[in-house]
Amino acid sequence: MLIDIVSVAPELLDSPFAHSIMKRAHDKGLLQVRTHNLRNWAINKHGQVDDYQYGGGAGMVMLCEPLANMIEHLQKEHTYDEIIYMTPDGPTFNQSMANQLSLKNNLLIICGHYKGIDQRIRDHYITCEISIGDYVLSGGELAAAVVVDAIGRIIPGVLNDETSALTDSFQDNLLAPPVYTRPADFKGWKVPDILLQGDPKKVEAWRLEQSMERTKTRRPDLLKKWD
Ligand code: 6GU
Repeated sequence: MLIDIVSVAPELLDSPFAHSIMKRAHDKGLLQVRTHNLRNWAINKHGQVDDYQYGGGAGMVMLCEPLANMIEHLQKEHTYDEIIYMTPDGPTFNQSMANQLSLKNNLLIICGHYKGIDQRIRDHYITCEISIGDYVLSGGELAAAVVVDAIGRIIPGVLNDETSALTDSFQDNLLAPPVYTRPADFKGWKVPDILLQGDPKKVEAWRLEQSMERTKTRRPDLLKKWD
């Protein structure tokens, strides 16, 4: 998969994909993330990519021209399955969206800043809008990093143990059960017996029960999705 990200602050995206599972996805050749600096498409030598909004009001708006030129330039090299705009007024990102996007080949992600991008870019180029939650960030970059991480780790072949992503919280609308590792007794705090007895059927039943219980107490809204 190729993910191109357009930003006025691409440095914000240098580190998130250089570690752990994201690095593995890259090293295995399964995910390439490229960042593109929108300033290279500024309308003048001052690096201008935004301007005051029509109708007045505080805050700058990102100009059509740099974005349109950048997008059309990238489209000459690649066909994108989705052109995604990161914006707090988009639909809230969830595991089901991550699953769907992980099956695509090429994605282009546009990060907004200030008051956002000119509506005409949204109307004519953007095919998908994503928010990561009901709070406002100063730019789309950190949100894009969240989305790319969630997508990247479930690209087929990225995780060693293929079942590992299937048992994540949310994959079945249930939170993951508690997990334990050695020692079996730490300061007198004991690991539940059932996990030590070596009966895989009982362990599976216990985990499901714990998942249900956790979901019921912490996220009852998720259980409604079973109805
Ligand atoms: Cl995608 N962008 C910004 N700027 N703020 C956000 C967001 C995105 N999602 C939640 N808050």
